[in-house]
Amino acid sequence: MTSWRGLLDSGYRSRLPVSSSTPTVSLHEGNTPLLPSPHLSARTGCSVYLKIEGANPTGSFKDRGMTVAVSRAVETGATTVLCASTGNTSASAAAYAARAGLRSAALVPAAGVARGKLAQAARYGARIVAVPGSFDDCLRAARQLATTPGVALVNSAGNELRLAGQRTVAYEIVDALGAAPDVHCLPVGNGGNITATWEGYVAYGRGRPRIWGFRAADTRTEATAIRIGSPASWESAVAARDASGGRIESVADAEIFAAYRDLGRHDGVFVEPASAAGVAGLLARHAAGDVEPGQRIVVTLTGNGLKDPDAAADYSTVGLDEFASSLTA
Ligand code: AN7
Repeated sequence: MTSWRGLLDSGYRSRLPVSSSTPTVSLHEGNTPLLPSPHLSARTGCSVYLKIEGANPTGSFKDRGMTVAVSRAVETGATTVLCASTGNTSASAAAYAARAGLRSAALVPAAGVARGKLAQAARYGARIVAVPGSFDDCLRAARQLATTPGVALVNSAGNELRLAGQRTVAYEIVDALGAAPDVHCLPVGNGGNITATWEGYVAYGRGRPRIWGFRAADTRTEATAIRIGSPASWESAVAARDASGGRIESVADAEIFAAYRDLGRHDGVFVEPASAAGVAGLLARHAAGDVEPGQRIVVTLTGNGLKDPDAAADYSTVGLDEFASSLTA
């Protein structure tokens, strides 16, 4: 078996907006596990699969689009990769920029970016710009700065390079299952990923699921990755919802964090809180009687749990003696 060399060189180059002369900037992203969930299958009466996007090189689905965007940034002679981010885009952009020998900078909300993501961006050599305000403020500022020559803005909104890369998640799922699932659940922040996932199924032409997207109900959600006031790709997200006969709904933080814990405890999959929104939504719809049994359902788990250690820090330890006696009790 030859080893996987990433989306451009092993995966789906002919389906991506690059030419034979585009240099490949890759960390061997993609080809992530599609893991059956016995736990969620039993709870819903369906066959539920988890697409583990936290297994990508920087720990989130963002790497799928970033390999395309940064490869093209190199081709067009950019010198700086710029983004606004709730964290994962900044980590991914910084890593691919480092790989390409480009500078990178990330505009992030001064409060509320998970520590693991900032640690990544720093170690990949990004300049981290703390913007007082929300993600929406960061995106506005980034769009202004992006008019500077040599700067490549790599946010996904309106960015065909990023979206084309992110479509590959649907190709992988169809290749693994042999057909599209009946339902595909995922978190929604700016709406880029729901757009790309739907467009991926359409482009691959081997079946179309209903797309169920879930946003955080609270604009101050502790699931900081999706703490976004006005989704930058809202129109295309709604188009994906409507064309697929799907839904976009909100889930409360209590539901998100319950799903976050269950994924670790029952599936052995540690995700960051935002990544659990798709599971939270699926379970909420199941509780409401909207999930017909017997369906094939894929849930995208967008990012790795290690990105947000503070969200996971409410554990306790026991002493050695107490543990030893508990074993024989
Ligand atoms: C783990 O990194 O917007 O609906 O700046 O990090 O395509 O925005 C992250 C978004 C879901 C939502 N799950 O995806 C950023 C950023 C995780 C995320 C989303 C994000 P979109």
